[in-house]
Amino acid sequence: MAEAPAPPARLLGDDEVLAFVVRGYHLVRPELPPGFNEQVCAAIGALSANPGNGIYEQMPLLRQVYEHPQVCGALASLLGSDYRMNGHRHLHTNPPGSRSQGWHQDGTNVRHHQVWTVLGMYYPQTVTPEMGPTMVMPGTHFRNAPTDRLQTYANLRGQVPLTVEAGTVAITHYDIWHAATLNRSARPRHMLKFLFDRVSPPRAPSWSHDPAEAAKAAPRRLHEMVGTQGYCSDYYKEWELRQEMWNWLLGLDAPVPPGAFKDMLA
Ligand SMILES: O=C(O)CCC(=O)C(=O)O
Ligand SMILES: [Fe+2]
Repeated sequence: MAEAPAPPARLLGDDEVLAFVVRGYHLVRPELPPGFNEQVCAAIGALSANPGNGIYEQMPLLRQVYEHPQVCGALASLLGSDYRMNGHRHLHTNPPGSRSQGWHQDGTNVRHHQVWTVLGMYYPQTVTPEMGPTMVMPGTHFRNAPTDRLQTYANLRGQVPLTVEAGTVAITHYDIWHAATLNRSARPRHMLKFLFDRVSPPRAPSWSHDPAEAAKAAPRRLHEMVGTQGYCSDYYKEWELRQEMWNWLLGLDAPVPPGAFKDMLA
């Protein structure tokens, strides 16, 4: 019998893409079958060792997450429809009694204001504040901090713990500052980290784009305050960088001239 065609990817809208540009992350809650997350947790519990990059082959169930139309739709919206799953993937188990990780950005310090790689972190359990959620700092995908200094930062005002419902996939810009936090609970917290890469630069919006709606939403969204650092020169720089990322995603090859946001500071 012929296989049923895959349901179409559920693309993001302008407002969701704008929010990603500003914050550096987007949460997807795919509608997974009842009992699915529990099955994944049981499969993790049955592993004799962490399979590293082999986890996708060893746990074919995970295809249902990363091939889910809501997950694929969000990834295609941010990376283009020809995006690829990266060969690097990892099961991050945060055991009871762990210590917090230092703030860090994954990968090497090659920073830009485009969207070439994202993390897709899938949480098969509901993560409570005690279970050592991943902490993210909104907006920091634009902040190019030296990695050694980052390690010395502690709690930041405006940091967001990813206390999420079971089945959530957190899609984050690869450069966002993040850290695992200490697990005070009695249970291990599991997270499956997959990477996705863009293959080609955007020529046109790859999400569900409505030019009129986007033109209305963009000025408000791109000036939104994230975190609670207060207005400072970093913010003013960030406004331009956000606009640059948004323009790039739209497929416009127009750099934002320095001082483009000057009038808003008056
Ligand atoms: O386990 C987590 O919540 C995050 C882990 C992480 O970011 C890492 O090990 O690079
Ligand atoms: Fe990390």
